[in-house]
Amino acid sequence: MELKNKKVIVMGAGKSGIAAAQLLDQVGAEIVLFDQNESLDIEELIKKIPANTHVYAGELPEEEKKDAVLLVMSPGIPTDTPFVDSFRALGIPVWGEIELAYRYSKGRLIAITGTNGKTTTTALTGHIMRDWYADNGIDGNVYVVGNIGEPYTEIALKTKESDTVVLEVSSFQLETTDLFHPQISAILNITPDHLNRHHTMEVYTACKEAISKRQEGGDFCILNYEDERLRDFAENRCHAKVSYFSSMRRLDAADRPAVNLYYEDDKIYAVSRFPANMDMGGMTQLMDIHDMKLLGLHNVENVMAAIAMCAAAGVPMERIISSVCSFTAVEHRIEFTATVNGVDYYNDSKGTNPDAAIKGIQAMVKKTVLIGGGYDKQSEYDEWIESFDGKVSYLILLGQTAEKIKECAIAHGFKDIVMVADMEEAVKKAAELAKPGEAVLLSPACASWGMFKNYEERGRIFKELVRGL
Ligand code: UMA
Repeated sequence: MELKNKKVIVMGAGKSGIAAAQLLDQVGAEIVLFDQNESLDIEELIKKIPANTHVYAGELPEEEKKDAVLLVMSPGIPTDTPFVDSFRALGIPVWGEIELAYRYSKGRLIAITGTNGKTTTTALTGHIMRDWYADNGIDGNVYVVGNIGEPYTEIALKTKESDTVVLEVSSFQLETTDLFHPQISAILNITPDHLNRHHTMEVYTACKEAISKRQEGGDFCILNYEDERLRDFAENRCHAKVSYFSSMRRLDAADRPAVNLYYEDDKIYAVSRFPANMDMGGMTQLMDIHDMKLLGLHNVENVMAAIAMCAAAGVPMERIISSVCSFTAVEHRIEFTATVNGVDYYNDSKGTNPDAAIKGIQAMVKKTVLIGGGYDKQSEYDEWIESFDGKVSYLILLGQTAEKIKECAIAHGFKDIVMVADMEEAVKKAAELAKPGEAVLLSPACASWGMFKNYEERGRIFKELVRGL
């Protein structure tokens, strides 16, 4: 779609909306930036956006819609609203910020989604690709963007054919894609999350599957064999070559050139139909998990997905494994913070849903004082409480969901609960309750919204408070 001198409405003036406005300015579009927050600081915003942008906060005047050719959505804004429908009714296409970036982006695209693990897997895949580019003197850049933090639109116009974009994509972002077509994609897992936005698991699953909807036989889609929904997708709807990974069982070989990967007895193995450069008749031991710096079985899965993606991108296996071994955990994901009075503190602020928080508690090897609670995404907490498995000594709760979690914990027979008003009180209480040799883990099972700007701010505040103890 030619956007020069055409009016485009951008919805949401956060990171995505600002970056989308910058891209649109560079391609010569006429930009209207609209945010539903009436108390938006317009003076601050104006410093970050192209000079001739029309800005509206609160309501968009009806006449602005008239000659618009496109609506670009920020991911955090629901799309099933009368406002968005009114554009569709006028025949105006609705793209997400990701679709806009995709239309202007060049080079190889590797896209990663999943309920959990996508940030770590994206960062690791970017790390492997960057090492490979550097070692081979490849004249190109590796960009690591998307839900991980930097919007895709921020770099799209800079990309060239020899570049690789490693993109973390959320269900919110995939909901508004159209021609979006990565050569390599991965869906790590699908468990209930964001149901307040997507309403049903069917809709949420369809959003995740959309990562691969334009893929064809020459493309690769990496899937978790242990996820029934993903096996069903592979068998019935996925048109790309599938590489599976499994942390629970040996897998048979995939069709060449895809490889399947599995985990057994602390080792990661690859299997391929043609033993070409593999020994042991098509099955080869790739690495011992003690050689990597990431903790927990969920990270073994993330590593296997990253290995499969980089192998699909043509990176030699020995190069991939050496980069996996040099990679350290990302911030806010079971991140070791400090030892204070013999107690180890971990920041898992990225544990924004019960499933992610289960991974957090499973990775703990000591008795743990757990800090949880936050924004209500209408999740169920039963499995999270069950996963405590005698490991949690006290549960400290804060935020909108505190009461709901407390009731759920009591129903499951867990009664050592402390209710607090904010993070400062949570850290203070945790320090009182944890004994030397034990651990304190912030892994809230809830989003941060309401009390904090985002999970990064929540994690940073937690870390500052711990360091101040
Ligand atoms: N707004 C409205 N109407 C609404 C909701 C929001 O006008 O109904 C406005 C707000 O007033 C605000 C703006 O929209 O000014 C915010 O837009 P946004 O929520 O899309 O946030 P961005 O700053 O653009 O950040 C987004 C992602 N945020 C969300 O998906 C909620 C970031 O992911 C992402 O890093 C960034 O784009 C760059 O790609 C964050 C996230 O929480 C980390 N993601 C969720 C998750 O990981 O679970 C999906």
